Amino acid sequence: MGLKVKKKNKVALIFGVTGQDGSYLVEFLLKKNYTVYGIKRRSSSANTQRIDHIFDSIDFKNNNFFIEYGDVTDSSSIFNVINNIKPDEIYNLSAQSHVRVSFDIPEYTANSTALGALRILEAIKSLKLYKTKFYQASSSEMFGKQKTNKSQNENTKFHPMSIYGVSKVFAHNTTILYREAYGIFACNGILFNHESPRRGPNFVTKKIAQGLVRIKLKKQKVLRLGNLYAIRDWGHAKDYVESMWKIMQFKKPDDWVIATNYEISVKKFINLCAKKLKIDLVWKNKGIKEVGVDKSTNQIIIKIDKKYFRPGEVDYLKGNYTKARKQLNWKPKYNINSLIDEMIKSELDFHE
Ligand code: NAP
Ligand code: F7E
Repeated sequence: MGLKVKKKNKVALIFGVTGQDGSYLVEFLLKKNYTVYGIKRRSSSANTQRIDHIFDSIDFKNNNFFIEYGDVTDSSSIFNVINNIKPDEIYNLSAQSHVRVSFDIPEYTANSTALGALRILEAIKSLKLYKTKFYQASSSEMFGKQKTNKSQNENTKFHPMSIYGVSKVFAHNTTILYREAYGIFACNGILFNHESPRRGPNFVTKKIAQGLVRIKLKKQKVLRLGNLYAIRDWGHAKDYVESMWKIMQFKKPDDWVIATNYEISVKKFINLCAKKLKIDLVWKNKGIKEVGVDKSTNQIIIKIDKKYFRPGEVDYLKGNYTKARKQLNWKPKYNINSLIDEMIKSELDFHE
């Protein structure tokens, strides 16, 4: 590949750099004077929108952000890039990360989300890069079906309810195995849902913020959603990438829950967004016939569409991040209100 690697700063390699978290993590690490390499996969249309602004602001004389092609389903690309860069820290944020979609493309999800982590760890092991630290993007989706509505922590049993969740459990346990069997500094951040204006448009918070703003501006008539009664603990991606870095700086490799410890339903999230947009939303009917009506116009603006329901659902997620607070000195700066404010503002700005 012929990469020229600058070694004076700490070097980080990010798989999944073009995603929501990848883009915030690059910004965070560049501020900490890291040299950052990101891996993007080949796509037929542009997939770098979330990081283009970083390149635009780069002073090319002191450039310390580089992008290489690679794919976590391709062992040789992983091996070559790690061998060329020999990074101090590897963040594996790559995944087929959509839970609903994982039921439609199960084999690809397992290949990228589960085996991707294994391939990176194998490369670290076979290259004998024992000084290279590894971060795995584990997920609260691993907790899945729980018997009671109690908050989840590092000791809560996993019971995944999707191929995505099953794949993340594989990657999580593989990370622990490579730590225990080979002594690699390999860590898991078990992150609960985290959102931002950069969230993908088919995740529920972005879909709601985008849809309600468009409805408010009369650019869309109806927003179609699935299960309104799932409960999630939603944080901000900016806070959560800081926790990734803190996890990698801790004196020993370990596993950590990162969350806000505050939970609301999808329906409450809609109500909060509607209130901020001054949409007078009332709910009518039950089940699949439930609708959200704009009282001022008497128009139905929210409908339920069963195509958005999942064969297996996770009803309740609320994270207990006491360990991260005490040992990493990490806590979220955003709360649900400031998160929604930022997401709504960004949607409104987009239409200005
Ligand atoms: P995201 O926006 O979907 O980003 C996923 C990244 O993985 C993208 O850069 C994507 O590339 C890349 N990717 C997908 N398949 C790949 C492949 N075969 N080879 C190389 N790269 C590939 O996800 P996110 O919200 O930033 O989340 C980051 C990580 O944290 C993911 O692993 C996710 O599963 C996990 N996680 C997320 C949350 C959350 O609430 N956001 C919570 C817990 C864990 P393209 O841009 O080309 O698609
Ligand atoms: O769904 C319900 C849906 O797709 C949240 C990923 O980042 O967090 C994320 O996974 C809830 C679910 O996120 C729609 O049924 C209703 O109960 O935004 P979501 P998720 O499935 O929780 C975890 C931690 C990850 O690791 C994942 O990578 O909202 N819901 N109506 C809907 N969800 C979607 N997407 N679309 C709807 O129309």
